[in-house]
Amino acid sequence: MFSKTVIASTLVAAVSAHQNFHQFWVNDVTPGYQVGIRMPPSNSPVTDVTSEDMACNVGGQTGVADTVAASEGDTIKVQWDQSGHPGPITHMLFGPVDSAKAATGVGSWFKIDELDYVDGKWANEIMGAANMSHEFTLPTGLPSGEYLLRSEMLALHGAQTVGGAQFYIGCAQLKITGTGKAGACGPTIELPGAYKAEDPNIYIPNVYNGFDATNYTAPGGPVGTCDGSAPAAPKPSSNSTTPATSAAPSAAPVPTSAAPVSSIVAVSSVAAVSSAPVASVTSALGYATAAPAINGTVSTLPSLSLAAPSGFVTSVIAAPSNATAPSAPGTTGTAGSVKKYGQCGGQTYKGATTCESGTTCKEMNPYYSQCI
Ligand SMILES: [Cu+2]
Repeated sequence: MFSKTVIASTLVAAVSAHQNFHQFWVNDVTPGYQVGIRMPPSNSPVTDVTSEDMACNVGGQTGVADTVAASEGDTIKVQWDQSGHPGPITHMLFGPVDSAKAATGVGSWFKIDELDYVDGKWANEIMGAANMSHEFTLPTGLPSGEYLLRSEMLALHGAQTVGGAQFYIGCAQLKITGTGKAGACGPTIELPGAYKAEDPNIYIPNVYNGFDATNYTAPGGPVGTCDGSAPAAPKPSSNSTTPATSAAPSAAPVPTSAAPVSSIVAVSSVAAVSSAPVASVTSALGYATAAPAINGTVSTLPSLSLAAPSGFVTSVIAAPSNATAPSAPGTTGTAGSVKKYGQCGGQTYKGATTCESGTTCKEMNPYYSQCI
């Protein structure tokens, strides 16, 4: 087992560097930097577990233009800003709903992924060795419909005091094609509501003094399933907005007349993420000192039109491939260059920096530049 000294020093090494969830890939293709994600106005954490901001962060009840197509079983890769904060990462889904864009995220969620503390490393350290990315799959048996995908990195370096744990949260909008029936997925939890400030995985009085992280599990209960046999979720009485995960017979989603029509982004022909190797971070201090820098004012975001090379397909994305993703016309990179949407720079980045023809390396923040 790991010595308590090692665990404690890992926590001590953390400093106040904040982070946001800024990009995701569906089977290795991405709609672009910050596309389809409800970006909060800052990279500060949520600390009040009773706040509606626990669902999708500050301002996260308001949708963004793009909803991204995916299918059950697809691999989702999320990427966050650099983080020296020790703690787990979890993913949850809200839905299905008629319109992800219109959904607030306040209500019932079910957990689909969790990474805590493995082989002496917290999730943020494991991600730090993988370009701050983490992969998981969408469960099979999901009912077709639109969803919010919630990515949460919980930072425990202040967890020795009540209210000191820091929740970093980001929500993406997905349109998922699946085979499940309504109500197949569970158990569900309510956000806000399910987390309590004094839960033993949120308030950890001995986090710097004898805390054994090896048995730690993140808030939100167990990772659920969508086989229809999940235990019935305890449902706190709720008069707030509740997603249609319950008994309603499945019917074709019909947007209300007032609901904005979502722009569905298919990512089937967007260039695959850069496979450029990234040097692993060898010291917690190394990236603890990396101050984050999303300032919410990136002036040029990749637009849908940029993300749609010729051959753009509006159906759900193609099945994943173990090998390289099929190249769409105009997205084939030259040898040694970084493909569109691949990372090409950043203060801790050690990979290739030359963008394929037709794209240029643009700085998104001091720690992340990509070819667009
Ligand atoms: Cu921070």
